[in-house]
Amino acid sequence: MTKSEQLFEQAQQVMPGGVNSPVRACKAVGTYPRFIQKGQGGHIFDVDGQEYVDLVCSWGPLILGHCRREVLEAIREAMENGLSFGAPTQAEVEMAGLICQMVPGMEMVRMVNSGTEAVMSALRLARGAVGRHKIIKFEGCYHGHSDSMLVKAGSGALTGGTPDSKGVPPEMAAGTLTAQYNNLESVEALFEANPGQVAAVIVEPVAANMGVVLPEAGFLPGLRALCDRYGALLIFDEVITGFRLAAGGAQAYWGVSADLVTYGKIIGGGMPVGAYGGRRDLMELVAPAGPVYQAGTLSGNPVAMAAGLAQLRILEQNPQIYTHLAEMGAYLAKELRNLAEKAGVPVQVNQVGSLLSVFFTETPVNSFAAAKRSDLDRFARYYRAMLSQGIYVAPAQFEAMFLCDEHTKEDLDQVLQGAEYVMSQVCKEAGSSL
Ligand code: HOZ
Repeated sequence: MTKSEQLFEQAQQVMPGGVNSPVRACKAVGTYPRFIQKGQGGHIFDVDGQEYVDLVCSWGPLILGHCRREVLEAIREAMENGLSFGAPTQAEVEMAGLICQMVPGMEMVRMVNSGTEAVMSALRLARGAVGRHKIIKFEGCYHGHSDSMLVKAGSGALTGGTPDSKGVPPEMAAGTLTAQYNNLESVEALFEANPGQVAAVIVEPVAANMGVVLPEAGFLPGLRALCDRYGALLIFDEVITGFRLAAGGAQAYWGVSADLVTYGKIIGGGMPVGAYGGRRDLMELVAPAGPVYQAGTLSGNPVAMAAGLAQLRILEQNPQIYTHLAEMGAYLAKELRNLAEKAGVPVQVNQVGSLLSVFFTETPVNSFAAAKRSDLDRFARYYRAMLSQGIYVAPAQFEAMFLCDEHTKEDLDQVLQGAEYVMSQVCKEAGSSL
């Protein structure tokens, strides 16, 4: 028995499912989670001494890789001065200022502690600002685990088979209307069926919790136009795309402006953090400036701010990082397609910048319905075999792969070499023992 298996056994005695977040239990891929001891650059090491090329990167925030010197130094310096005050600090002001400088249309920011909290707060603000109660979200998009967002949710909720969670009051779910991603008619139909009732549309500008699904041309501008026409706010959930697709996030990348934007781990450089922000007239409705209440002792925590600021400053000053990430993403996607084709395994590789997904399906994946057609058994075999080749990908079909600036050509070639073996030996044949 490996040390990871032993730890997982112990964990299951004292933690629900043995984990603190469902997907990482690896249930969907028929194995046990590898317990991670440390990371360095683009690699991680488990407690059994196995090294992996890390294509999860803590689910996105490690754009600069593990243990980036400047980030660690900033954390060390901050913690020498104390871990938490529950009072304003200079770092928060600098962080908010930098986000406003980097992100188009961002005029004010409120720091919180996670993406879930950011979304929950932004939705409350939208309802308060517009004076309506309903929200439109998209099937298979994931916006954290607040009650109103666990309706046809993606990520672990989808993988675990509970996209509509137990415990969500029906009245909370009733205020959430679900449309189809990349389908503007479905959004318009909801506006028409709920006249004067929709406060906001919330969307992952690149859907990344049903696997990576790109917005088709016209989808994001179409949402902007519909929100304007029906008097609703447009909220971009940039928990995954923010500062990763571009320094200005998806708004800058796709040239579409949102009214409010939510962030999570992506702005913490690896520390627990989140934020929401946008137009000044909206943000000035948040307490204590305005009547929409939201609070938190650890919000703007000085150590988290130090880590986030260090990472964002590097990103702001080094635009070539985005070129590097995009080149690596495109190379990996192209080569993965080639070798799957050579092996005769039907896959769709969706990629934008440093975000990728390999879907085991014959048909292009541009919607939630198409993503769901993927062969999950084949994905599970692929996952286990990739692990055996020293490659750590997300343990579910409905998640993204993430690259970091520290990944090298050698890392990508190791991934491709492993994938070649996996596609030709494991994915091709049904019933492989791996
Ligand atoms: N739900 C997140 C992935 N989309 C985080 C999963 C985790 O940290 O286990």
